[in-house]
Amino acid sequence: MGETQKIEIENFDFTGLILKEPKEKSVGLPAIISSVKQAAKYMDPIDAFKLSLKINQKGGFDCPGCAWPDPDDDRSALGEYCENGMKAIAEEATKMSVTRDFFVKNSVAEISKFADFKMGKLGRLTEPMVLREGATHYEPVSWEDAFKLIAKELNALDSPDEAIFYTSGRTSNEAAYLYQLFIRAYGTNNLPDCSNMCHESSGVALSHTVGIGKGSVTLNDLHEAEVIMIMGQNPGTNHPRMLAALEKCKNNGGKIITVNPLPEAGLLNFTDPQSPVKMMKGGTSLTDIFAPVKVNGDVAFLKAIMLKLSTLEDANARNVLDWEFIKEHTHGFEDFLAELKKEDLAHCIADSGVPETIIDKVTHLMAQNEKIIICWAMGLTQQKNGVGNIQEVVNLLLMRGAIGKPGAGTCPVRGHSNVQGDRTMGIWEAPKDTFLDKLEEHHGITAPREHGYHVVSAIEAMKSGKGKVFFAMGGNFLSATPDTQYTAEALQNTNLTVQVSTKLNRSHLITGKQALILPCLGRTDKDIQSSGEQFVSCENSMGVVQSSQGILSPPSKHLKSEVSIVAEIASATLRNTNIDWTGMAGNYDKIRDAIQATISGFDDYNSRVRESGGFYLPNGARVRKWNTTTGKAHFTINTIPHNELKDGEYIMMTLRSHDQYNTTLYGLDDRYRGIFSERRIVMMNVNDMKARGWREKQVVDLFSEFNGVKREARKFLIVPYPIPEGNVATYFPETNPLVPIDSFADRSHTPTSKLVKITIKSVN
Ligand SMILES: Nc1nc2c(c(=O)[nH]1)N[C@H]1C(S)=C(S)[C@@H](COP(=O)(O)OP(=O)(O)OC[C@H]3O[C@@H](n4cnc5c(=O)[nH]c(N)nc54)[C@H](O)[C@@H]3O)O[C@H]1N2
Ligand SMILES: Nc1nc2c(c(=O)[nH]1)N[C@H]1C(S)=C(S)[C@@H](COP(=O)(O)OP(=O)(O)OC[C@H]3O[C@@H](n4cnc5c(=O)[nH]c(N)nc54)[C@H](O)[C@@H]3O)O[C@H]1N2
Ligand SMILES: [Mo]
Repeated sequence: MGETQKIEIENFDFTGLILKEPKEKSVGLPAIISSVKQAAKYMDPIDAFKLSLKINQKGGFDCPGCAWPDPDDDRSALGEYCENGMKAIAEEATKMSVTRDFFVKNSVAEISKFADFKMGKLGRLTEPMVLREGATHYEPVSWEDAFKLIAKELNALDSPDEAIFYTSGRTSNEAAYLYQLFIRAYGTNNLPDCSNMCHESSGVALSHTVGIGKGSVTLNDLHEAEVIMIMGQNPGTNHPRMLAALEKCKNNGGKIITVNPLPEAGLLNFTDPQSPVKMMKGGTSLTDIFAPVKVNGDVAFLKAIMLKLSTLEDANARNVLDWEFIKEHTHGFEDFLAELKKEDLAHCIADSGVPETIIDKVTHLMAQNEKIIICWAMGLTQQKNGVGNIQEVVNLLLMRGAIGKPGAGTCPVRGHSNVQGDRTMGIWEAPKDTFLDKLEEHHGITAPREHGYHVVSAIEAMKSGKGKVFFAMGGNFLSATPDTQYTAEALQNTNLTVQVSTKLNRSHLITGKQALILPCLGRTDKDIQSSGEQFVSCENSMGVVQSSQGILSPPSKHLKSEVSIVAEIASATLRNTNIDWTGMAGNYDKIRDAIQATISGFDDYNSRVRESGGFYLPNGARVRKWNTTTGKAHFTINTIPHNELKDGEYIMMTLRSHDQYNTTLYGLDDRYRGIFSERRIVMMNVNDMKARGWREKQVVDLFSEFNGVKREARKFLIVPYPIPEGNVATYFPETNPLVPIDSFADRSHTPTSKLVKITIKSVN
């Protein structure tokens, strides 16, 4: 291959860093201006207006931005939108599009020289394209030929387990159900999904301890909580509508504790964009106590609090622990307490990085209040001990009886807008036998029983030649997964890669011998099938299932819905099933009937989903029905992780900026953190900078070494930042080449994207 044919797995150019003071306030007018600018730049103004009225409204469409729930009753007439939701929509409903001419003009190698930001801004994909073996350019292909190619490759495999089917979390319940049904009828459980890299640690920990892999609270619980502790989450950027719920909690007298290595602006002060009066007054101060934990210091922090609670209990014989709850509802308390008491408080405090005065304040709030909610996201899950982190959260709640009653409970805040629904629909590499039994019974298929690959094992299977066809329902597998170089080699080792996508991304460029791009409808597009206009449904972070219906004309007449793509692949591939793929794709009610017949909680699905606001799925933990091995909630014992650092080593966490949606870059600014126009940065404590004699904007290279394998990421600029010493922060996906493929959480296999040991070398 000549130099011009080299396909780049990432882009290294600097874009011109500008630094300002980090913000202490979030949302308000600048947020509105920013979202309006984004909409004006990329969308047709009439479309933008129409969408803004329908977003997250009853009978409207589900914002593709995040999985935060909508109020059950009083939804804002202005639309339940937020700055970043509007950006997500502008990204999808863009008036720009990528036509066949673009692919004729630009080879894959040439497209790979585009920066990710520029690639995303090219617009919506418009027709199916194929990259034939040995070709340098994608060329148009008919849908029919694309489906035939997929069927041919799938049917040529020695075993269905040589095919891998990834799902990102925007896929609707209807598409997800049909997709997993096809995959199981075809014969494999190889269904890795974005959840494997996201809240898998929450699912594993919560299933084991409280018997359901989802959170237990509703939005109203947040409003009436007395204490909300937010751990490892940056809602100001990633779940902006959560701030309105926190504000309600505060107005009702609640207190908010933030546990984070970074003082994230969104949590410090909030101005509701839908309240002009408050915007004038300057907003609500949200966080009452900020605990600046060290990266991965959370178990130590939680143990320090629990130790202090148990000491309080012993000393005062006060009712600090909820004995009635512990006796009636839990299992394993004595063992847990005995182990806890062996911990040394001073060590816990030192390992957490949080001053004891702050831990005392937190303990006080925990002891004085009964309605306690703990929220968390990627700061807790993407750790080696991600499952342990969350089990400790549960321990604390169980000690206080703070689960399964109003205003209290677990709140893992989900990422992708239907990631929770996809799992409910059976997108899971480790399905329960009872679920497979139902599929067999209702659809007359033989479902495979052996568990399949999760994200990490899927990459390894492709690398070793065991995975030969890779199919992605959305997402950007190459850039979202760890160890970019390794994953690139894995994907390039396959016979065929297929991407069902709305927008162009790097996963379309790093391909198997042959590749297909199948462009699909997005959330905001109208979906018309043989029986007429369709709607789909999604489940939010709190287990509410609601309908979602797009309102815009699709950007091209060649697009298909994810449902019809799956149905047509199934029809082309499978010969021996009696499943009516065409009928289901023609009328999504039929898919919902099948869901109702096979998944519990969906009784009267077709009528209840049509009710305004949708319906809640059953949730055992919410009503103190523990679906665990003992029928009780489990206390667990989790060790404190130790991350010894040699001289010159740092622990790196990889984060989202304010201007991105995972691998999609809305822009190059991280407004709240005061970092503008650049993403190749490393946030570092000034004392660490001084110790190395480094200045602001110093150019550095980053290295990691794990199990004897060295990895590198070149060209980053140092940004002085209020972050604990020994910790640094960078943006995802730029530093994914440093995340080792074999460094993942125990039991959940989630890559340790927030715990990467690195060294840093200055370039000049
Ligand atoms: N606008 C926008 N919205 C999004 C997304 C997006 O990219 N853009 N992504 C969506 C998805 S898929 C997800 S999963 C969510 C992600 O939502 P978040 O989890 O909020 O996203 P991250 O940027 O990964 O931020 C993690 C936070 O954890 C903190 N942290 C890191 N390490 C630790 C630690 O060891 N302990 C503690 N206590 N804190 C730590 C970081 O400082 C940071 O504040 O957002 C969803 N919503
Ligand atoms: N280092 C590091 N790595 C991480 C993380 C981290 O914090 N640090 N976070 C992890 C997390 S939490 C997650 S969830 C994953 C995300 O991993 P993915 O879900 O795989 O990645 P996204 O960037 O969300 O995918 C974006 C692409 O999805 C496609 N798309 C958008 N909407 C639709 C749609 O409606 N249908 C279809 N078919 N396609 C659509 C577009 O083509 C777009 O380019 O990344 C993980 N990777
Ligand atoms: Mo996520």
